[in-house]
Amino acid sequence: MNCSVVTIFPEVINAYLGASIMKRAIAKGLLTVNVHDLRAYTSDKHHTVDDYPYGGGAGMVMKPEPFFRITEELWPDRATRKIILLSPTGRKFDQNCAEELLGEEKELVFFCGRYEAIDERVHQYLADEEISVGDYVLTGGELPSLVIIDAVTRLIPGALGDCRSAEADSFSSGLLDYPHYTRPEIFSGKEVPPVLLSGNHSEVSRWRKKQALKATLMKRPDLFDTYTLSEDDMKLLDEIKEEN
Ligand code: 9D3
Repeated sequence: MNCSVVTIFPEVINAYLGASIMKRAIAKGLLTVNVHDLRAYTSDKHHTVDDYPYGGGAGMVMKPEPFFRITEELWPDRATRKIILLSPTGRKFDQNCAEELLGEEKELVFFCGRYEAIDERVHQYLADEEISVGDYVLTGGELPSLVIIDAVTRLIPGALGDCRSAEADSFSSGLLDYPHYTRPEIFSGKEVPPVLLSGNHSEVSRWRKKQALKATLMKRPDLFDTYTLSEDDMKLLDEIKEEN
């Protein structure tokens, strides 16, 4: 996957890229991320990226020129770029969205805004897609762009150490994850569920499925709206309901 990030805080993006799974994916050649300082594409001596809003009101608006200039210089061909504008009014990011982006052949270009808004002409004439990471207010698009690149990176085949981890994820299965335990067997009197020590793989699987169903029922019942229950799932859910 090939990405670029356009931001007035390139060091924020670079700091995160220099650690974690993303660093490894870059080293393995599975991912490229080019970070561009928007200020380098201004044409005044103060490198101004924002200005007062027409019509008045509080807050500043990011100027259109630097975004248009960087696009013309670095990604002049619409056919080979996909510009993703991080915006609180965009489509809400989720795991399906991450999978869609993974399948994208074009270079993914992330435009990060700061201040109250970005000039509407950037939204209208440059953005191919507008994405939000959730209904809460951040100070800019930098963390959202990292969230998206991080989520897509771990879907790239070979990016994770263990290829089984990505598919076993909650949300990939449609249910929340089951509880995990590691050594010691008893930690200050608190025991690991005996079934996990039994060596009986089908019992372990059944227990995990039941715990995943239980966690989903208690914490995220909304996930059942889009999850198709098997016969076995319904039996496990009955067991759970009887136990409570
Ligand atoms: C009252 C208008 N505000 C919108 C809620 C203005 C505003 C505040 C903060 C506009 C942009 C921002 C900065 N946020 C982002 O750039 C952003 C964001 C977010 O704040 N939440 C979730 N996803 C995203 S993607 C980009």
